[in-house]
Amino acid sequence: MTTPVNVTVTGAAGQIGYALLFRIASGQLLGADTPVKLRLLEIPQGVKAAEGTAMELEDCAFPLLAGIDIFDDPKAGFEGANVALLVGARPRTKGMERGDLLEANGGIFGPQGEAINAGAADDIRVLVVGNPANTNALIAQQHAPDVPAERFTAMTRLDHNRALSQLAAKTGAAVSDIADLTIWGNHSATQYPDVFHATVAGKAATELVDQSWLESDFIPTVAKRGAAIIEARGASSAASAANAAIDHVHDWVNGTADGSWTSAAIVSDGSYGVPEGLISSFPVRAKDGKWEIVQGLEVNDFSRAKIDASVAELVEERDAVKGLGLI
Ligand code: NAX
Repeated sequence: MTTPVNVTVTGAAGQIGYALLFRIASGQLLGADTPVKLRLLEIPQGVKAAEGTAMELEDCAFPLLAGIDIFDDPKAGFEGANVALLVGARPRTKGMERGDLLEANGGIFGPQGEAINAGAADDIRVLVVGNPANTNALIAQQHAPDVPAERFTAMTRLDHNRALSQLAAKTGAAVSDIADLTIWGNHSATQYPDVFHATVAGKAATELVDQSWLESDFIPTVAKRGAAIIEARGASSAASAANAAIDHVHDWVNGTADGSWTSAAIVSDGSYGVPEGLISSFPVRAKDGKWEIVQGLEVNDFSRAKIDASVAELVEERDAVKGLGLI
């Protein structure tokens, strides 16, 4: 049997964790030939619930699930990890200022970065889901100086999938007919879903939708979809977030489909004027286990302003965590 891949999931007892773990164990993260060992990392108060989830995972008798371990210590939780899904984070509570939120998350993602640096496997790949995802990923990355920076990513795939679905509904096409859509910037309300290079069944999307729909409907709907889900469901997106995490890591490891691209927040190399080192969403393809930014796209004035605004927010967040001594 192939050696199992160690997958560490933080926030394993949370609602995204519950939607994610069964799909990982069934082979949807890494493929139907790859056995996995799950390493669930929780805070002490979450351990009992994680044990319950582990019991259910056992009861599924997944052929690919080679073991489950539960930890409340990051050092132990990331030991030997090949893939790390950082889902657990400190949510913003009433009256909390942005600085407080960044500081509380710095207290989580700094030590987790250190633990990854100390004990993860050489091929470690990290996806940060917990918000503020881009800046949490930056904090973790900055605490892991021995790990190549490109191994730290943050999730904008849910935004990408939401945008695909909205454009498909508007044009009456199937989601599989849509290619080359992009989410730029931060996973926040400033994100920019860009259809200027997208095609729908081979036709330019801009021939099928007009600018006023983009500005007053599509962009705000995608950016505020998380809030709309909370309003309707009484809880934040969970299964769709877990699905997006599966898509992100599956593509990273196995490669994106030929031709089209997807979106992921990865460390900027300065492309498209995004300051080097920021973890920002780009149009990306995965090849040979690595993300590559799609180069050479023309960026019109409308897109430029939107990208710049979201990137400015990322710069502010980076400067704030720097100011707090978190990186
Ligand atoms: P839940 O509150 O259901 O679960 C979070 C879990 O994390 C809890 O079980 C908690 O005990 C655990 N936890 C907290 N601190 C931890 C630590 N230091 N180490 C290990 N575990 C820890 O939240 P859930 O709905 O699962 O959402 C998790 C995160 O995903 C949130 O930060 C949320 O904002 C974020 N999201 C990100 C999305 C994205 O597209 N990037 C979309 C969905 C989601 O909103």
